[in-house]
Amino acid sequence: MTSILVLNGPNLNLLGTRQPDVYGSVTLPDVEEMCETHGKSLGMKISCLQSNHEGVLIDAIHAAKGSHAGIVLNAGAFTHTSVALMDAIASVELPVVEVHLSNIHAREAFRHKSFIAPVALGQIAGFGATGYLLALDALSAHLGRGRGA
Ligand code: CA2
Repeated sequence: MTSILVLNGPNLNLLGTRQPDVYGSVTLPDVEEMCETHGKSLGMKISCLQSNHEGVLIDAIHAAKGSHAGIVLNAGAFTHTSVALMDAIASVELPVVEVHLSNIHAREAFRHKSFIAPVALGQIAGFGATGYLLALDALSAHLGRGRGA
């Protein structure tokens, strides 16, 4: 069974508790359960991790090499700041789909820049929690083309 890591960054543990107008009303456990259910229908085993710490996210990306076939990543605000996350993704050579609940391109200018996008397979933004499921579909299609474990 294809193993996929769903990785969430800073403050995403607060999902569903504040700013529902921007991020929706589903909680992070809801999102993770949706991913597990959808992943199962695609023949994927989903592992989920959230951290507010950049180094923990980097360690998880490094550890994914050899144990996961791909990563769904919402790096939160680190998206717009972290060369270190970009380097980590580039170093593991795993397909990464970047996800954002909100449409970062329709928000403040500082959210338009992504350090993840240049090293990602692609980016999905603006579809709320559904974006994570679309990301799993994208990874499934990509890996099904024979480019992954
Ligand atoms: O739209 C997204 O998914 C973001 O990655 C979310 C980040 C934001 O900094 C990015 O620009 C776009 C913020 C995550 C914070 O999530 C919260 C959720 C509920 C309440 C407070 C924060």
